[in-house]
Amino acid sequence: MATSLKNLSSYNPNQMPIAENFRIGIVVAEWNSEVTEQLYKGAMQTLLKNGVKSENIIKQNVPGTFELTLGAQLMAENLQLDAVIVLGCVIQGETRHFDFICQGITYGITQLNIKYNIPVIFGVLTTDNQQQAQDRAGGRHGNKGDEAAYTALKMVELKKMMEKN
Ligand code: DLZ
Repeated sequence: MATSLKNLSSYNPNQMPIAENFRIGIVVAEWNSEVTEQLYKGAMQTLLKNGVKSENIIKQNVPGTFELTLGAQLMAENLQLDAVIVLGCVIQGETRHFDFICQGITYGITQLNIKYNIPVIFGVLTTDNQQQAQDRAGGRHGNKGDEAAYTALKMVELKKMMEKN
């Protein structure tokens, strides 16, 4: 039976794929970079810990979370990757911008998963305030970048397994 997970950071290291030949793209939003760079750090650590070679991890910055969709599309189209991870942080402000950015990125990333047939992993924090974001970027609620990397590895494994049959 599958393990019930509420926090993907606590994954079982014995149930991870052999990832030494995986090629992973990471798109990082510069908006709220004090948070998104921590997410990137977490994602990198998890990928490296699970055997992905550093030369097979390609990072690309984009200005904000809204641009993550196109950044991921360009990576998926041009870099022969097994998966793309997008990392962003949208913090609720006084206007409805939050809603539009969150709607845009969730729809955009869903579309990319369907269009390119590679996993495009949603590592975007959508929080009420800065503290909630920090809590999830290496703070008391773990690091969602770490979890995004875990998810990427698991989904690449799933795709490879399905393609073998
Ligand atoms: C404009 C904007 C605002 C208000 N807030 C955020 C945010 O909290 N997080 C984020 O990643 N980006 C934000 N942006 C920028 C948009 O994502 C985008 O870069 C601009 O609207 C330009 O397309």
